[in-house]
Amino acid sequence: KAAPASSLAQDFVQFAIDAQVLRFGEFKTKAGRMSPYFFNAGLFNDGASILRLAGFYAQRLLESGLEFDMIFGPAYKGIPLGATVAAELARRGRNVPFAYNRKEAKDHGEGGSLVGAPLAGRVLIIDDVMSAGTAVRESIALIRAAGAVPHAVAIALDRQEMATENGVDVPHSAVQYVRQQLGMQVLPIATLADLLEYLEQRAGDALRAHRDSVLAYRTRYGAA
Ligand code: OMP
Repeated sequence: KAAPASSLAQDFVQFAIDAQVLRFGEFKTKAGRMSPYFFNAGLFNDGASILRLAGFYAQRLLESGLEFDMIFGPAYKGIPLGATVAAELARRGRNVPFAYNRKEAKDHGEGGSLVGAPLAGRVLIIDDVMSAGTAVRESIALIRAAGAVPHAVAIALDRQEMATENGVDVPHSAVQYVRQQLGMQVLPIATLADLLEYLEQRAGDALRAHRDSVLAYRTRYGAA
């Protein structure tokens, strides 16, 4: 029997906190915002934890019923994510091709910036976090340039904060933009709302102390 989505999200927040991938303190985001929390997917750095991470993505994807033809994992953090999620999906009976990019231009050998299966058909982007939306826009442009269709995005965490367009904050989140303006499905394993629910309902006293600063951050930067 499938667990309800909210419980998958709560289990995931618990897992990320236990693995110290989700931390509380003072962090500067890519968009230059001072955040009281940060999710560093690079700290899923042993076999057992990345396997469990891939299991969360796979469960979210399979429960959603999303149709897609292949996986794209953007450099750098999306590379192990795309590969391990593809492996986990295959283990669960759904084998799809995967590809990733290199950030550096290559002028010898196989050439080009894409590695793995040729980009074709409906491409599912697998990435770590969406904040202001810069990273996902780059992936969408790259997939289109290769003649394939950016179809959906699976992420571990939707920070649900204001996107930026040309460096300016806009009221909607990057996830809302991708869903509403681009018509793509976005499947987060967990969201900022799930994190707040966790801090309110599951966390012990020490962690619950971070709730106010996370709420203040949401008031300042949260999407409408
Ligand atoms: P955007 O490109 O603004 O959507 O930010 C997404 C990227 O920010 C991620 O791919 C990470 O490189 C980084 N990031 C995190 O990894 N975890 C966070 O909690 C916050 C960020 C961030 O800088 O916003």
